[in-house]
Amino acid sequence: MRFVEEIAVKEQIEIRNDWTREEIAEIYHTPIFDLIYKAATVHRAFHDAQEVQVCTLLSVKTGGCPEDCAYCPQAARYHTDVKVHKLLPVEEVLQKAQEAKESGSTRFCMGAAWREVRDNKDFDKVLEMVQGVNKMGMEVCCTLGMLTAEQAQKLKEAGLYAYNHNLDTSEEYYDQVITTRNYKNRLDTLENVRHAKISVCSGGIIGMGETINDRIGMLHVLANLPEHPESVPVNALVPVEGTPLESQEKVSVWEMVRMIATARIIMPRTMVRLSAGRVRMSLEEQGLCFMAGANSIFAGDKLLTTANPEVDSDKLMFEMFGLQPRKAFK
Ligand code: SAM
Ligand code: DTB
Ligand code: SF4
Repeated sequence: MRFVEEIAVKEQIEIRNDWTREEIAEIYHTPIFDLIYKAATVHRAFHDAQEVQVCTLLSVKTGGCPEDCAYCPQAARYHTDVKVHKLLPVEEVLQKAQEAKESGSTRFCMGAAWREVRDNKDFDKVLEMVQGVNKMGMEVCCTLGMLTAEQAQKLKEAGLYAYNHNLDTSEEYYDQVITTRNYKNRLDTLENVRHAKISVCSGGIIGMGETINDRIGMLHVLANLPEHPESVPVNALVPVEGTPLESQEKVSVWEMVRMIATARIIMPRTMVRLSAGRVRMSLEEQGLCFMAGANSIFAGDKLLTTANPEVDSDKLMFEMFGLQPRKAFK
């Protein structure tokens, strides 16, 4: 439901790509109830606050990744419980997409534990998967690592709707988390995705030992891209045994709320996704995140390799909060 006042607010809000770090810090540090109120006001001006996008993730190629991302259970160099698995057959992936559609998801995101896409048979199969999911009438998304402009174009031609490639953290903190590729590589991939007219999904993780300044730094880069990403996932670190970040403390809900609310205020049109970490949040905590402007989630019992809330408990949550799944391609 939209109120007349909310539509009036929209006209007063300018979409900006020239935020200063100081301005973002000021928003981030606003007293919490004022921050939530402001974010909710922006949210309601640009979106239907009852609508939440429901996305399903599937790991189509699991484990054995050559990168050293300190948070990731799929990096070959860390000793985690993740079993290496080759690319799933196309039919199996399409079956999972059909199931996701039937359970109410409108976006299907396929992830691969790759550093980058290579022009090989596996990429051809991913293109087939993209075609198949697109034909089902779902928004199809991939997260496959770094992409060239040509590969982005091929994905677009196969029907790819969105591409996820996270900045993960600030440029300053980046090399504390990943050393096998740099920040510029990330930005180049995002530019290739944008250039191919694919919807951009890019966000990051909190709870990796970064400072608040790093969180603000990441939001600063995202909000000052030539066009805001259409989706910004905010992940709370899922600490996995065997990874260098296994002992990181859980982030408090207020930190998630501040990230989500700040992203909402500085990127009003963007879908802000309450991503990894929901399994350790109560319904009340998730409710605060929706109040602060989150309007997208990953649903399904699994993220890529770690647990996510049960589909039935999410259905109950939607009922309790009066939320509805957002339609595809809106
Ligand atoms: N390999 C590709 C890449 O790194 O771009 C795609 C898959 S990768 C798993 C996608 C994203 O998942 C990462 O950029 C990171 O933001 C997120 N992620 C991975 N492990 C995580 C964890 N333990 N907790 C929270 N987010 C995580
Ligand atoms: C994103 O920002 N979060 C998702 C998706 N994009 C690919 C991945 C979360 C992964 C959490 C750890 C796991 O399940 O392996
Ligand atoms: Fe590999 Fe992606 Fe995990 Fe990094 S986040 S180790 S690139 S699967």
